[in-house]
Amino acid sequence: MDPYYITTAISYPNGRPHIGHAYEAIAADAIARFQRQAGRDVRFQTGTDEHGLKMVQAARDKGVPVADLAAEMSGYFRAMDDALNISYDRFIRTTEPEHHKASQAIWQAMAANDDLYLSRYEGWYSVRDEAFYEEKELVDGDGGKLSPQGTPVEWTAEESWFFRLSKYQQPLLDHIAANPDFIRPESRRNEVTKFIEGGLMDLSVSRTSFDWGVKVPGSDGHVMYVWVDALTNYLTGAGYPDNADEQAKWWPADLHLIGKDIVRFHAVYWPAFLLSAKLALPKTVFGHGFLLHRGEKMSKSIGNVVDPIALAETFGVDALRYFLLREVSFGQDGSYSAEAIVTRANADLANGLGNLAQRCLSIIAKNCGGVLPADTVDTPAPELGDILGNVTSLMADLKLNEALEAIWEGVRIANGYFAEMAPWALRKTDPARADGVLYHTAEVVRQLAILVRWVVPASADKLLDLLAQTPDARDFAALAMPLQAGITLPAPQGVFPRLDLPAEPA
Ligand code: ME8
Repeated sequence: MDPYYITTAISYPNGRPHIGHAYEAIAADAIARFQRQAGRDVRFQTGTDEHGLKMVQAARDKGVPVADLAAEMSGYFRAMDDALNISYDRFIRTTEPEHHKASQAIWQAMAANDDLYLSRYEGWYSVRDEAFYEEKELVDGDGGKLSPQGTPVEWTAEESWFFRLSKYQQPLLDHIAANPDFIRPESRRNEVTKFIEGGLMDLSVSRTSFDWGVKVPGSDGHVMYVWVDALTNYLTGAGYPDNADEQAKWWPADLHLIGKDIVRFHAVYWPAFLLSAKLALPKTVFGHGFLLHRGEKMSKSIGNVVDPIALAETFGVDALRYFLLREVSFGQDGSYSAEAIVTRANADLANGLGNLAQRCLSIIAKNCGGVLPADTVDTPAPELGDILGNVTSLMADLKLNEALEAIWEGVRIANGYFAEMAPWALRKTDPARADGVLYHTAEVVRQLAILVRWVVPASADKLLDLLAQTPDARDFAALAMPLQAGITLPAPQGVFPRLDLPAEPA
C-alpha cells in the first residue's frame, strides 16, 4: 500500500492553544490512525509557526524575547497534543535550522525559475492574519478598514521581493479543474476558484522592517514573508531538499488538513510556489469548519476561551475526541458545550458500546469462570453488514461523522441482539444457546473496538485488553480473525464512565 503523509496547519505560538487547535489535531490524528489501522505507512506532522510580525508583536507586548515566547508556547502546543493522544510522527518548529535550510532551498528554486523580483510593496497588511489584502477586499469597521476576516489592517510600504503569482493564475485554475479532490470540501473549492478568477496579483514575499524570520538568500536585510516559510514546513518534514529517498516516499503529501480561514494560502499561494519550484502538488487540501462555543465565536473578551487540556481532564480524552468528531459535520462549523459533550458521550459511549461490553463480559466472568464460551449449537450472530466497507468509502471522502454514525449503527444492532437474546435468562433454559450468544456478542465487541480505535484509541485498547487481544491484532486486518473460544479473559472493568455535568459548565 502507498505511504500516507498527513499534516495539520502549524499553529502560531503567540498564545496558548485553544479548542479550535485541539479540534484540528484530533481530526488529523483520527485520520492518521485510520490509515495506520488500514495498513498504510503513515507520517503525521504537526507543529508551530514561529516567525512573523504577529510573534514579534506578541513578544513585545509581553516584554519577552520572541525566541523565548516561541519556545514556551510551542511547548504548550506539544503538551496539548500529548494530552490528547495525538500520534504525530514529527512536531516541527519553524525555528529549526533544518527548516530554514528547506525554506531557502525553495526560495532558490523559485528564483531559478525567474519568479522572484525586487520591488516595493505599498498596501494593506493584517498582522493578525499575516496577510496582504487588496483595497477592494477590505470592509468598513468601527475604527476604520478591516480585512475580510474582520481583523485590523495597517498601511505598509517597504522594499520587498515579489513572487510572480499572476503567472500561475491559469495553471492553478487548470489544476483545480483537472483534480476535483485538490480542494475540499466543494464549497471551499468554489471560493478559491472565484478568488483566482478575480485575478491574481504578484505577492510580496519578503519583509525588511523586522528580522524575525528566515533570511532571504543573498539579500541582506530581507526575511521571508512568514507564509513562505510556514508552508514550506510540509516539505521540510518530507526530507526536502537533501533526502531524495524520503521525498520520493512522502511527497506529495496526501492531505493538508487546515481550517477554512487559511484555505487561500494553501490552495493558491502554496501550489503556485510548488509549481514554480517544479515540485509536485499535495493531493488534497481540506478546509475544516470552525468550532464555536454555544454557537458563538470564541474570544477572550466574551471569556469563553477554554483550555482543551482542562476540557479533556473534565470529560476524558476519548469522550472529547468522540464528541468532536461525531457531533461536527466534518467540513462545516460546529458547536460545543458541556451539556452536549455529556449527552453525546453518555448515550453513545457509556450506554451504547460501554454497556454492551460490560454486560457481556461480566456474565462471562460470573457464569463462565472468565473463559470465553464456544458456540456449539450454531446460535445466530448479530448481522452487522459490511461496516468496514462502508466506513472505508466514507473516510475516502473524509466524512468522519458519517463513518462514526455507520459504526454506531453496528452498536445499535449489537445491543438489540443482546437484549433480544437475553443470555442471562437463556442460561437457565438453554445454556448452550446462551454460550453462543455470549461468544457472538464478545466477538462483535471486539470488532466494534477495532472499528472505533482510530477515534477513541485508549478506550478501544482497554476493550481489546479485556478481550485478551495482542497488540498486533488491533488493525482492520484483524477483523477477519474471530475470537478463539476457550481463551481466558481478564476481570472486566468499565471502560466508558458515565459523565455528570460539572458544577461549573464549560
Ligand atoms: O493559521 N475552530 O495558525 P493559527 C477550528 N500559523 N479551527 C480553528 C479555530 C476554531 N475556532 N481557530 C483556529 C495559522 N483554527 C498559521 C497556519 S500553516 C502552514 C500556518 C485553526 O494558530 C486554523 O484554521 O491561527 C488553522 O488551521 C489552525 O487552527 C492554526 O491556526
